[in-house]
This record gives sequence, structure tokens and C-alpha cells, in this order.
Amino acid sequence: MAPQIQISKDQQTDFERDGFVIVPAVLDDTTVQQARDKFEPLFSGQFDTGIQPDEWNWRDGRDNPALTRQICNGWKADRIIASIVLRQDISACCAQLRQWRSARLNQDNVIWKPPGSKALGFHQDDSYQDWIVPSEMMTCWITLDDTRADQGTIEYVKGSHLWPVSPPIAQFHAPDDPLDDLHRAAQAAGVTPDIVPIEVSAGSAVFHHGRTWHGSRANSGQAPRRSVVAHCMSGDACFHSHNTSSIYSRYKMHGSVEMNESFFPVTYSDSGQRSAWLEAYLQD
Ligand SMILES: O=C(O)CCC(=O)C(=O)O
Repeated sequence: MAPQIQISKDQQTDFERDGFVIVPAVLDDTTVQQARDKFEPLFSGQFDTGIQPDEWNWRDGRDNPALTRQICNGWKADRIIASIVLRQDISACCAQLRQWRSARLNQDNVIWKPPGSKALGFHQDDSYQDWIVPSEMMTCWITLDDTRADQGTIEYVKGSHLWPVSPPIAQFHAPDDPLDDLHRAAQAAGVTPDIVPIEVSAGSAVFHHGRTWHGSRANSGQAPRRSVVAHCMSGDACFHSHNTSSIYSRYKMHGSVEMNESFFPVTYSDSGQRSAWLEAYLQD
């Protein structure tokens, strides 16, 4: 049974000041191991549910082994990933931290940084959300490995959730300088960025605001760094009437901005309601 997590008053205060907050022991050891065991099959195209994830950016045998490997919406392909990212308590924490009455899953990420793999550019998640209204996300990033600064852990810029939203960064995967866009945004904000590498044990989470600048440098250590990420949005979110996401606006129905719960499930609401199909899907 996975531990149930909650946000304390102190954690709420830290989040409001810093734009991120660490919550230890979100996954127990069994779940950490079950999730790690899914990485090789998922990235080689073995999908338990028979459904391909929405994005599968690195394929075994096709892509450069030095790139960070990423899948988006692994929950559609695999029920272990689903059992993590669709957790009610995780989205309840996202909702509490942002004072939302409910939360939906916007998308998940499965991220694998083997030893020697390259950086992901520092960015703000909200730069990529102009296809939804309100165009903002709130994220729970969970590590499946003990993290170290030299092993490509996630890094956050303290207080940067208070900066304006910048445009999408020039190069997300394997940029020459992962801090390039961040430095420009910091200069515009008149701030010297305070970059915090997250060093925590496997199973720990960090919740971050959609405007908080973050990224990860190359993994120059000997061990992999693997993560599962739940990106939530307000339960009231709908599609933007004309801005599109090349991948996710495929789920928009003509003549409507409504988000269908089959694709963007309501994972928490203060009335206790979740999308009706979730429990059966998770038990299947
Ligand atoms: O795990 C990483 O390296 C980056 C993850 C990320 O960008 C996110 O969780 O929003």
C-alpha cells in the first residue's frame, strides 16, 4: 500500500516562497522497484495495455544513447505508471498548493537519464501550456533513484515562480548550454538565479509551480537517474478556443472546449469525486 501524503503548513509556506517543495517517501520501496522494472520494456515498445504513449521520444535501437529518454502519458501504456501518476493524494497536494478545488492530469512523464546522458534545458512548464485555459500546471516530480548533483538530478531556481512566463526555450533536449534561456529570463527579472540541485532518496517527490524554472544537467555519475512525473492542471481547465498543442489538441472535440475525462482524468476534487473509470482501470 503506497503511503498517503499531505502538505503541512510549513511545506505550503516553503512552496509559496521558493516555488517548489520536497516531500519525502511518496513511494514505498516495492513501488519504486516495480516502476524501475518498467523502464526497459516501455522504452523498447512493450506496452501492457496495448496502447502507445502520446510521446515516445527515445526508442531502443533507434536513438542516440546519450540523450535523456522521455515518454509522455505512460499511464495509457502501463498500469504501474498509472497507479503512481493518477494517485488521488498526489493531485490533492497539487490542488492544495495552488488553491484549486480540483485537479486533472494534464500529462505524465517517464524520464530516464542513464550515466553519460545529456542535459534537459532549464525551462518553465507554463511556457508550453497556451493550449489550455487557465494556462498553468502544477507538477509532482518523483525520483526512483537516490539523486546527486553530479548525476543529472532535477534543479530548481528558487523564487522563479514569481517571474513572468517566458516563451518555450530554444532547445529542450541536449542543449549546448542548458542554462541559456534561464540566464536571459533572470536578467530580464533583474535577479541572479539561485539554482538548487535536489539531492534526495529514491521514492521522494518535489512539487513545483508551473512557472518555476527547472531542468537537469548531464548525468556524469555511474548510476541512472529515473523519474516519474505527474503534471496536473486545475480540474476546471478547458481547451483554448484556438491555440493548439500539436499532440494534445488531438483530444479536443469540434465545437467544444470541454476536456474529456477519458483523456484528462479528474484525479482529485474537494467533493471526493474522481473520474468514474479510474478505479476499474487501476485494478485491471
Ligand atoms: O526530470 C527532469 O530532468 C526534468 C523534469 C521536468 O522538466 C519536469 O518534471 O517538469
